[in-house]
Amino acid sequence: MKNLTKTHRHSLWLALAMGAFVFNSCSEDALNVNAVQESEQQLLTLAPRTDDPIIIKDLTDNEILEARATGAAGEDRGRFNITLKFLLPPTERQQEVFDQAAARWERIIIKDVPSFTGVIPSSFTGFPPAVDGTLDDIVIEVALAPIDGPGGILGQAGPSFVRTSDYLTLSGVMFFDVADLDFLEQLNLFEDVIVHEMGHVLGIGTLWNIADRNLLQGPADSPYFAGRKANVFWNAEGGTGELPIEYMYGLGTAYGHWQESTLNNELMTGFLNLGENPLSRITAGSMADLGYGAASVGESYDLPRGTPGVDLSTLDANITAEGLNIGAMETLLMPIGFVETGKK
Ligand SMILES: [Ca+2]
Ligand SMILES: [Ca+2]
Ligand SMILES: [Ca+2]
Ligand SMILES: [Zn+2]
Repeated sequence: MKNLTKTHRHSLWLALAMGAFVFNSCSEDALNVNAVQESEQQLLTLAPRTDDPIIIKDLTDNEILEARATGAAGEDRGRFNITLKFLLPPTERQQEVFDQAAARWERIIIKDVPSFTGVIPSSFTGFPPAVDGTLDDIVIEVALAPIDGPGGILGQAGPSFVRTSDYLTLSGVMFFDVADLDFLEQLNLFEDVIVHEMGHVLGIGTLWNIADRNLLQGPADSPYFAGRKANVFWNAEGGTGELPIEYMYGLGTAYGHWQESTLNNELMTGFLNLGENPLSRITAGSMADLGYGAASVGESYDLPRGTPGVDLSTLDANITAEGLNIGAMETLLMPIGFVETGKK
C-alpha cells in the first residue's frame, strides 16, 4: 500500500463500487459447476475478488530487472501492442479471429504506453502469472472453455490490473463459452463480438468512472459520455446533444454501451446488428478521452443514413431478426488490482 494514502484507496474502491452496481455480479458459481461437469477439461476459475484491491509495484527502475529487461526481445516502443495469452490452445480459426480483433484496435490506439516490468498474477486460479518480466503494452488472458452450453452465458471480459499513472489496463481477461462460438460464426459475428469484448477490456464501460475519471455522467434515465473528443465526432456525425449512453435493457447492457436507438450499428452498442458493426471514430474519440493515444480515425460508419438499430420491441430472446443482444450474454468485469507506475 506504499504511496497510496488511505483516502486514495477509499476513493479507488468507491469508484469501483459505483461502477459495479450497474453490472451483473460475477457468476463464478455457475461457471464452476459446469466446468466440473466437463471433467475432461481443465478447471478454469477466475481468481476471487478480494476485499482490498491488490497493489503491485512496477519494478522498471529496479536495476536487476532492468538488466533482465534489456535483453528481453519484442519490446516495440513505436506503437501500442496488444498481446494475447491463450490459456488453452486455440484452434487456427480462433487464433485468426483474435489476431484480427487485436489488429482492429491497434489501428485505433496507435500510441505506445510505458512498458511494465515485474509480476502480474493471472486472472485465473492456478495459472502462472499473466506477466513475469517486461510487458509491452497490454496482455489479455484468453480462455475459451465450456461454460453452460449453447446460449445463455457467452462469457466475461474486462480489465484485471490497471496502472495508477493513467488508470488504463495493463492486464485483462476474456473468458468465453466455447459452445457459443459456432453460433457466433454462423451469424458472421464471431470477430465483431471479440472486438466488442476487447473494447470492454480496454476500458469501454469498465474504466469510464474509475478514480477521478468521470466520463459517465447525467441522470440515470439519460446518461451521457462526457469526453470531449468522442463528442466532437458524435456531433460531426450529425448526433445532437451529448453522446448518449444506454440506460435500458437491464444491468450489463445499461451504463456500459452506447445507446442502441441512436447509434444503431456502432460496434459498442449493447446489441450487435446482423451485418456490419463498425468501430467508428466516435468510439476512437472515446479511447482518446480515456487517455489512450488514439487516432482520429474509425471504420466507415454513417449515423444519419446508415443501418437502423436492432428492433428492441421483440426483446424476448437474445437473438432477434436484426441482431444479437450481446449485453445480456456478457458480464463486464471490474479491475481486481492496481499497478503503481510512476512513468507517464
Ligand atoms: Ca509498444
Ligand atoms: Ca453459453
Ligand atoms: Ca447495434
Ligand atoms: Zn458489451
